[in-house]
Amino acid sequence: MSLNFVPATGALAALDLLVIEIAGAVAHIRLNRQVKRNAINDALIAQLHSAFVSLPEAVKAVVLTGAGEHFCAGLDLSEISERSVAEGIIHSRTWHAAMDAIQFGRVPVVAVLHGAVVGGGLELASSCHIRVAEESTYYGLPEGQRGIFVGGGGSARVPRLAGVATMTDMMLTGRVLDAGEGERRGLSQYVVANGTGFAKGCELAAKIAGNAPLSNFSVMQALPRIADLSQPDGLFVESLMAAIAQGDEAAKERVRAFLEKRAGKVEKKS
Ligand code: 1HE
Repeated sequence: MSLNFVPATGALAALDLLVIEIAGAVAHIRLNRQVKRNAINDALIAQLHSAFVSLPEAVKAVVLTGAGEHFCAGLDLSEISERSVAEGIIHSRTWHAAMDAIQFGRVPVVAVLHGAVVGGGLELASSCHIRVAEESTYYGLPEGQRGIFVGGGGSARVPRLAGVATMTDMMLTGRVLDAGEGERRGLSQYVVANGTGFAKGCELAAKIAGNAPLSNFSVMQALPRIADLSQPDGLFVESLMAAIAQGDEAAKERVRAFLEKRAGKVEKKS
């Protein structure tokens, strides 16, 4: 799908390590540091945070991509050696804040992956809601080989996608997963041909943007929290969320549309 993107204006346009463009309800945010393979330095993590907390009200879904041959090479290693232990903690917390602004922000985010999705790049991808991987994608957690640990939320998010055992293997042995293995282990939901990821991401984002707002809200905000609760507590929260979502006029109209044969059926993929 091709959407008619136009460059964002105002504060978003000033973020020079990102390219941000908007097509109606869909925003496209591209990491734009390809000479360093989109490695995330302090400025880029700050800009990512700013972008996701400053999205225009009209935006209902985001497609996140990386410029050049790779999605993201992770933490900019040139900045790590000068940090004290205390600075390291603060640095990690700035990543957490940015990744939380993505995962628990206002709108769902579809990451379109290609090439290297490594270290902090995988942490970034894991904070998104859906991942589309082009066949060129490969996943690694070279922190284990660099003598460090994940610090951008990876220990909380990657095991929730692929399991503790997979992450342990990737970190201890430097194992790299290709696009197919990544999909089988839950790191992506889609694998598509090289060069087609952006169109697929736009197609998914446009669908998501058309959902009822409280429905998207409940999937983004309630679902991951319910998964962290005990079953009885989770079921209680589910009841509250279900009642809130279905009480909304947008939900009532959609249900009426189906009953009056104005809405599509659930159809098998052709
Ligand atoms: C970088 C970085 C980086 C590239 N920090 N400068 N991440 C890693 O350990 C991954 C390190 N990077 C790589 O393994 C490779 O660069 C790639 C597989 C991603 C791409 O390879 P390639 O051949 O396309 O590019 P390149 O020639 O290796 O890199 C091009 C330039 O980008 C080069 O700089 P130049 O000045 O020599 O041109 C590289 O040094 C630079 N570059 N990746 C700094 N990561 C919150 S905690 C998260 C912890 C982590 O993420 S640890 C994992 C870090």
